Amino acid sequence: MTQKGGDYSASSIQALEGLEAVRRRPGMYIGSTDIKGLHHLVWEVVDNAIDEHLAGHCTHILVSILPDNSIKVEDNGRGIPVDMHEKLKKSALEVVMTVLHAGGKFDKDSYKVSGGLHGVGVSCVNALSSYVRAEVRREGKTYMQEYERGKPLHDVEMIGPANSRGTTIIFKPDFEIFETLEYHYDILAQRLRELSFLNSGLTIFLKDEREGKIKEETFFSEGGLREFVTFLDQGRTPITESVIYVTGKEENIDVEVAMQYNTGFQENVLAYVNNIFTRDGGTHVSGFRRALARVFKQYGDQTGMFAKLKMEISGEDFREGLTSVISVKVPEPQFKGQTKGELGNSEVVGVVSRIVGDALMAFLEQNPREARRIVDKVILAATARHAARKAREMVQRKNVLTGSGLPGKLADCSSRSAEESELFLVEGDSAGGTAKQGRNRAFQAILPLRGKILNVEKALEYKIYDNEEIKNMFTAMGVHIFEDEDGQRRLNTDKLRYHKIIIMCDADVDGSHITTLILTFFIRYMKEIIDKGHLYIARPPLYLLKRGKESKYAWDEEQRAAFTAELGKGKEDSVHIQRYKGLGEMNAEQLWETTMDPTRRILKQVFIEELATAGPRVTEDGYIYNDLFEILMGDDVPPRRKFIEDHAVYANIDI
Ligand code: 0RA
Repeated sequence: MTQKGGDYSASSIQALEGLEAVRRRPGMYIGSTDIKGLHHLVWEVVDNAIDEHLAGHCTHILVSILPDNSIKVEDNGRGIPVDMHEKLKKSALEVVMTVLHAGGKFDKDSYKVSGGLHGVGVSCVNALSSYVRAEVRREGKTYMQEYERGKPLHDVEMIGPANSRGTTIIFKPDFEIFETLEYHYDILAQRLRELSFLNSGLTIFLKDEREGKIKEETFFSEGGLREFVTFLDQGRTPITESVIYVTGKEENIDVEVAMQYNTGFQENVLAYVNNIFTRDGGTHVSGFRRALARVFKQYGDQTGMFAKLKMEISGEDFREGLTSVISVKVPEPQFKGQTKGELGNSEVVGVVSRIVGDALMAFLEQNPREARRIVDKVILAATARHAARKAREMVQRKNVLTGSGLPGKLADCSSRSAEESELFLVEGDSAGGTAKQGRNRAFQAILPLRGKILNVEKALEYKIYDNEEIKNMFTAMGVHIFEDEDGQRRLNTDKLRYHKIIIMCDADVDGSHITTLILTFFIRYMKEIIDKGHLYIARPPLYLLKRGKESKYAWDEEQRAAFTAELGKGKEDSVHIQRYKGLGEMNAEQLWETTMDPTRRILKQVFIEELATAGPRVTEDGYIYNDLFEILMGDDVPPRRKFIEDHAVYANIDI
């Protein structure tokens, strides 16, 4: 009973100090205390269960969102040890739950590779939860301990027999720590689906037990990364029959790669280190790219397939229309870069390059018909890249020749300070006209875009430079594309003329679709603008409510109801409600008041969150979940319709 009666042992005091440090600076341990940090708690516990799976002891994990937004994670691993810890004189369970970084100490021999980005262990989850209950089933008995803000409420108790093995952790995130306490089923589902692809043979259940949200799913993948690639390529057309699949191990580094070419133009590579997504790639991705370039060059030269080609082939050409997933398991990963999203271990380059190179060469030699199709595609990519460069140079040179080079349709602002200047991209000439009248010309510029803009997802790059609207966007914004030393296409924003680029479209289904097309263009060709926080979406109001001389705008149903009651003062019938569908239904003054005036408008900033298995979504807070964008924009019409219907959130459209 070391915790009771004020009789703290030295070790308990140390544990408490450790957990106190976590509570004082939670960001240091779990990244943030927003919605991301909240979900991070789940990953910390799930990662421990996955380690059990990797060690060969766990086949099932059940994650439940309980009715009060607590989380329960149950696994059938070995169970956290409960025996007396010799030095600390308390149950190992208590040590794991209350001592920072204690989780792995018992387990030196096994190959522990999982662990979240921060890999801080369950004790952090404990420190940041107002209540935790840990239950362990081991050697026929069930043990249990509870905690409040990391402090044990009692010693570990044996509470009964057990006919299975494993661990169950229930935790309630602390309202004193987190800005938000509500779990999002979709965020959990996306990551758990991803984890099931990355850990084939592991079954993961997800269950939402909250009132009105009851839902459950099972994630299980037999084929692992092969199925992952097939999943990512839904809605695209493959050019080879099967997914190319490679596994191997060298220098204690496990390498697993799956890849398939499709008829599209995008490279889609997802890379993981110890189950952690590395958004900025790193040495594993370099090794993979190196293998691709080397093997295809060699194969093309051997077979004489590149003989006709007059131009040089760049690394990019081997990756056009390639979807791949790279997963490596590295004993001591080093993460680099600002967001730690890049693998740094240099020994990984050679290992991945050798393993992938050997397997790919064998595949090409054994499957000459498939190889031919891939090489043809590479040749096409090289040709198109040269055409695109020429087209780009034409557009950019013309710019220089015509003096100001600004498009005729642009109504520019008078300010020359990019920082205070705004560019509105407005759907349609008529709304463009209204916006020109309504704007503050000192710092607001208007560029009307005509009709449906080009779907860049389905057009070859050199074609997009023929498109008037797209050319206008480049020239109005003062940005241009160049190729860096690696031949990678990049955007030069040194001369960016506006720090806010605002997409302004109608609040209906068509407007929503046009917004999506413009966003797609930015994601594929001007991602830097989004990354630097310059891209916004305007939100026009949905209703104008009027009674007598009084009037009020409403942006959603809730406001409409509230304002109707407020204006009507008991007689709600007396309020006249006008539903705005298009920007054109407003006059210049109304458009200014509601949508353009910086002191009154609502703008949504656009961010990209690259979550591999995320659906195509622009959430209320402006996050674009990027990856299934192609389902949205690709050939497959029904899913696109379904997306627009499910997620038409730009302006709460009532379809
Ligand atoms: C420490 C040592 C061992 C397992 C674990 C912790 C463990 C932690 C969690 C958290 C959730 N589920 C878990 N399952 C296991 C090794 C166990 C052994 O050597 O018997």
